[in-house]
Amino acid sequence: MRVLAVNDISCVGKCSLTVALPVLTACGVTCDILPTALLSTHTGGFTGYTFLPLDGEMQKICAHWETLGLKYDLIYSGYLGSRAQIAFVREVRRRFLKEGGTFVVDPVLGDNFAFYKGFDDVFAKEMLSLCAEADYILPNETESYLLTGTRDFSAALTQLGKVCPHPVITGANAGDGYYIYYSENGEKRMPIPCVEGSFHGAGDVFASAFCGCLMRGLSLERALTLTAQFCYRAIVRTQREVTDRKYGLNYEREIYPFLCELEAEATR
Ligand code: PXL
Repeated sequence: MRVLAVNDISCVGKCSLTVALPVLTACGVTCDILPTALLSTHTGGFTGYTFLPLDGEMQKICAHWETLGLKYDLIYSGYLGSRAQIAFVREVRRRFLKEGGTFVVDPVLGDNFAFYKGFDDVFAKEMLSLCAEADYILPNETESYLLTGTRDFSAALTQLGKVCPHPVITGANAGDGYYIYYSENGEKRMPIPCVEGSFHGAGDVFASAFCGCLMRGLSLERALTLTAQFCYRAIVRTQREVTDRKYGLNYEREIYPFLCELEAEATR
């Protein structure tokens, strides 16, 4: 199985490609990368970070890949720095996704009910149009709100379900606990263990592990269950070991238990 991760390289503050590459590789799939930008750190909580968009380079990389005849079983897109990059990812999907392949969009927009730096409603609309081409979308509760305008998860899921066959709202705080809301022959809701507050990079760990599980043949429900457990254990460890959450999740030593579960359930 061959996956393409389209995401930025944030050199510090584990997220995006520095998470996707190790997690997907550990899952036993080939992970190629298309970097969208190079940053000294991610944009959440750091000041003075450097940001180099790689639009021109992305075009050249893809032109070269076409000469190699590369095609992917799954394309996973994450942080995109501009509307032009969203448009380009659409093109990447058209050129490089295998017939019958899977397109997963993590619509990275914000957290704590606010946009990340540089994003706004116009950008969110464009992201929604990319979601319309995806098989799975993985908004967190903030992104679900920014995409739909509603904080009601059932209503948001219904709206998103009109756009994409399998919307998955991750880490939704419904008042009586946290849930993953997802669509599979109708609305479903899975209770998940969760820790109050936001943890930087958790969405990227989630998306990467989820793609890995899909590629190893797990059903949507089992992929979500194993992924949620992995993230929860990484979050608990992070809370225990790290004081500054902007440096990302301490997920590394939770990869092994996650893989043991994955290997026990994998069908390919
Ligand atoms: O984890 C999401 C993310 C990815 N990449 C960059 C970010 C963020 C969130 O802040 O800034 C560059």
